[in-house]
Amino acid sequence: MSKQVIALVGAPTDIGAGHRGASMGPEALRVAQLAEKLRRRGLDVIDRGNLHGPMNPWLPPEDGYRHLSEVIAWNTAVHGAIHHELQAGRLPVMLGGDHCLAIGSISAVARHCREQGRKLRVLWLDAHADFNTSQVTPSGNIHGMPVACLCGNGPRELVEIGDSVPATTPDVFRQIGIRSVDEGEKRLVREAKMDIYDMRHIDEVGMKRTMEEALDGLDADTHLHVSFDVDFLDPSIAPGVGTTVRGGPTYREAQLCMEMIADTGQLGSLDIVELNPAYDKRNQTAKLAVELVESLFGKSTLMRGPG
Ligand code: 5AB
Ligand code: MN
Ligand code: MN
Ligand code: MN
Repeated sequence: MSKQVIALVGAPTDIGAGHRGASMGPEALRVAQLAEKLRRRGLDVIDRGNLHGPMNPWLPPEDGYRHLSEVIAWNTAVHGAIHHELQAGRLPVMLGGDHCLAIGSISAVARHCREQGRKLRVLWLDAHADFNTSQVTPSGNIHGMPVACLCGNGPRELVEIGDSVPATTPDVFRQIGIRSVDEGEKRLVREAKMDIYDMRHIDEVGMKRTMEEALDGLDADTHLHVSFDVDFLDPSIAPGVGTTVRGGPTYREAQLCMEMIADTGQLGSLDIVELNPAYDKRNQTAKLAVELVESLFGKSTLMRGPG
């Protein structure tokens, strides 16, 4: 098999977020030398540049959704671009942008898996469950709703963005690092039986056991998608996000998480979202995200395993 090519796809928008600035995420990751650092590890990387979409009109929610038509436009662009890269055999990395864009990327990944007859597993690394609906959302911000939309619970145009409705089901998700779930959202994740490894779980059993559980049952036929919301990390090491929640994984816990994903050899696609340079200091959060993504692609402190 020929070497897999990584395709970076920028989606510079904060259309689904409650703070402005995630639109600068793709450029901050480039400034932190994402492509160059991966290439230095011997990987083939193409930077596709940025997708285009409507500007952020910064309006209040309507019927429980903020900027719905713009969110649809951005996600339609993301879906098309990510599906195109997968079809060409490349490993797409979506540079967000806020987390609403995972509706477009993961619906594309799920479609590709159906076309290839492969199974899908999504690791959702986040402080938040992102399972809100227009009825229960405290904000109307669609970056708090992507998992619900992907599971068929959301506005028709977002739920129908892929080839199948719903795009995917709760059982494909493993949510890791969760520590902020809204009241109404709690009931929904319970009803859907979402597999959540919250911070309490990580405190009690450690990151190693948590990742063993989240990765359990993967086989050679499983496409592994990682949706990395940078607010997963503790804000003391990652201040450059709009919605910080204290009590997140430490530097070492995050590294171990990424290293254990790398060890599976099954990573097929990635989102890096919610990085917000307007809240960052000297691009440190982007640099940390790049370092963690290097680990996700196999960089570890010492050589392990064969070779
Ligand atoms: B993120 C909140 N649950 O729905 C909401 O950063 C925050 O993509 C959502 O995880 C955070 O507004 C969305 C309060
Ligand atoms: Mn999120
Ligand atoms: Mn989050
Ligand atoms: Mn956020």
